[in-house]
Parts: sequence; structure tokens; C-alpha cells
Amino acid sequence: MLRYVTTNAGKVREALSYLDDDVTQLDFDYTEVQASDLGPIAAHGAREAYRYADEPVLVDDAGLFIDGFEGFPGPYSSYVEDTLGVEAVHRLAAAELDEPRRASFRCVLAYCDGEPFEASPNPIDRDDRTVAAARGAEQDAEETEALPVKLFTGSVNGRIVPPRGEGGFGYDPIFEHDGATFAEMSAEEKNGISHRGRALAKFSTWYAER
Ligand code: ITT
Repeated sequence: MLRYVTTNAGKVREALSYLDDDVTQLDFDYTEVQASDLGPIAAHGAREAYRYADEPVLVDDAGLFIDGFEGFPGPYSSYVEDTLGVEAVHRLAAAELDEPRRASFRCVLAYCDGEPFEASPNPIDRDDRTVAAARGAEQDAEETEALPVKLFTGSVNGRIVPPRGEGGFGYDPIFEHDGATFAEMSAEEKNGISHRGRALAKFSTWYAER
């Protein structure tokens, strides 16, 4: 049984509508290590969740990257949503940036089942091992080396707009793609083009063969 690791009900709705019935949510709040990139955060989370659950896990780390703010809030999107709020992020962008206020959503899925990935060309997330080694955390480095993680990424471009729409979750009301905000789309429409949908498509093709 594959466990989809997230505390976010919105992500669960989208992922479960994409993956088949053999997937259930694991409501586990893994440690989000500080990094400028989503990959090492998701990989670290997948190792932690796998050790906790002792079952195959898929961690979903996502964020909103605003071009004119050099990617802010990016890996800090969750913290910024909880503190400033989504509408304040739009106000900030409107005050500071010229149209079209380009941005992207990015998603990294990290899969871990305790086994190596012999058939895949780049099976192990080496960043995480490098970070652990640089910290001098020898035990950590050994542990991370023993637990291969496979990453699947997806992104979608759009722009920051005044909030519109009732659907979705998080930053969806202020993210417009092709004339509609993600909050104006159905879950199926959003999955068809979104960062998460794209990462899930790559994952499910690979997972079906595994
Ligand atoms: P988990 O870590 O437990 O999965 P989370 O909501 O903290 O839950 P993230 O750190 O990946 O998950 O999310 C970063 C932020 O980006 C958070 O505020 C989400 O609401 C938001 N977010 C993620 N995916 C999104 C999407 O598809 N549409 C809108 N906002 C999204």
C-alpha cells in the first residue's frame, strides 16, 4: 500500500483523484529542512516518513515562486501563507511588481520504499547526502545513503492576479494560468495542467512499471 504523505487535505483530493485506489493518506508532519530548493526538503521528508511508516511513501512538497521576488515565497510558501496570508502576497506583488507579475507553481514528489532503483538512471538524491555530509552528520549521511529516494518534478507558469474563484486551496485564487485562476478550475482541470498533476503523471507511469 502506497502512503501519500501530507497534512494538506487539498493535496490529498488532487492526488487521490489521480492515483488509483491503492493509495491512502499518511497524515504525518515531517521535518521541513531549510533549503532554497524543494528537492532536498521532499527527499529528507520521504526518508523520515518511510522510517516512521515502514511502508512505501510519496511526499509532496510544493511552493509558489514569484519571478520578480527571486522565487519568494518558494520553499517558505507554507509559512508565508500561515503568517502573511494569500491575499497579502497578492497585495505585495501588486505594490512592488509591474504586470504581468509572472510566477510558477512547482511540485516535487519524493518516493521511498527502502529499496534501490536499479532501473533508473539517477536513482538517489545526492543533494541530501551532500548536505548531510557537509553538516558533519556522519550518522545522518550513512542513513541517507542507505535510503534511496526518487524525485519527480512538475511546474506550471502563470501570473499573480487579484483573488478569484472558490475552488482549490492555498494560493490557487491568486494564480492565473491561461485566463483562469486555479481556484476557478475543477480538480480535474487543475490536475490536467498543474505542477502536481505533471509530477503525478511522471510518477504514476514509473510506478506502474515498478
Ligand atoms: P504538507 O507539507 O503536510 O504536505 P503543506 O500545506 O505545508 O502540507 P507544502 O509545504 O508543500 O505543504 O505547501 C507549501 C504551500 O504552498 C502551502 O501554503 C500550500 O497551501 C501551498 N500550495 C501547495 N500546493 C498548492 C497548490 O496546488 N495550489 C495552491 N497552493 C498550493
